[in-house]
Amino acid sequence: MDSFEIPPDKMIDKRFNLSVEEFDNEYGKPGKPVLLTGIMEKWPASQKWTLEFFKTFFNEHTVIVKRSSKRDEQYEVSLGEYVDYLLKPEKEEDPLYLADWNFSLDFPELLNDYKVPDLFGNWLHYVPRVVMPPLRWIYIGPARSGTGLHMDVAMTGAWNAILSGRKRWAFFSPDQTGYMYNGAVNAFAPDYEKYPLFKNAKPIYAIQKPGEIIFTPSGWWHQVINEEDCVSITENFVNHTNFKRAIFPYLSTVCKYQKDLLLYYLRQIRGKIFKRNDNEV
Ligand SMILES: O=C(O)CCC(=O)C(=O)O
Ligand SMILES: [Fe+2]
Repeated sequence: MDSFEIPPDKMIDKRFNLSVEEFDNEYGKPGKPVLLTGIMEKWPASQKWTLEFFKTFFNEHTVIVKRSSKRDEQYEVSLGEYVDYLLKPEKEEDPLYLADWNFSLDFPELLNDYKVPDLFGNWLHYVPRVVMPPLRWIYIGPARSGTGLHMDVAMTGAWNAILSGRKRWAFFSPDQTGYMYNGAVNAFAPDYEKYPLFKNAKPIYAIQKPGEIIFTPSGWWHQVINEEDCVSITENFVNHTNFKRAIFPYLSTVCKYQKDLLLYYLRQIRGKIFKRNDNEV
């Protein structure tokens, strides 16, 4: 896939080997995206997490894949089937994407293959899984797959590391929310007739390759396109840099999760008592 032409003054900073203090002062606390290098060289995942690895070890595991541009078109497939789809020579224009695979719920051993960078202390690591599952996902997708314009869950911050492939990112600061049409715009090919206010938006961009980690600060809008077949991992965090912004949105995410869980159990119980299994409470 052709790389998008990006003027150099619109690229996010790229920094090597930052200390925790440098990162906090220059990026974490002010909330500024950055591309970080010199962090993941020693991760076993860098060599290990190939498509063949996922097919070999998790072949039968069921995952949900979604059409990149229409997230309500979803399918349940086995990981093996999805890797076969991804490697097929015939490629789709709007491919299916394995986004948000919450891998550590089923395969905690994968956590040994990488180390959360010291720059991203995460208080959410101490939240028990029954309260809220970890905000930690693997993304696997072919060239042209991607994620539309959005803000991450609950005003959390996030880091994203690529194991293979190349991603193109566009970022918009939180004060541009009024131009974002709630994420309906394609930031890489905007329809200005439909979304005229987007003309005022001032994107900054990144091209991310293996060995590079992107920091997305809380409240920043971003859109991502995989320019090549990609395997990546991301974790969202709350810590001293974003606690004030994230805590109430995070609490409401937990409440919604707990409500859905409770409804799920009540339906099961009702199904057992009344020997029926419909979906209403
Ligand atoms: O890689 C992608 O498709 C989306 C990544 C993303 O939005 C994130 O890490 O927050
Ligand atoms: Fe995101």
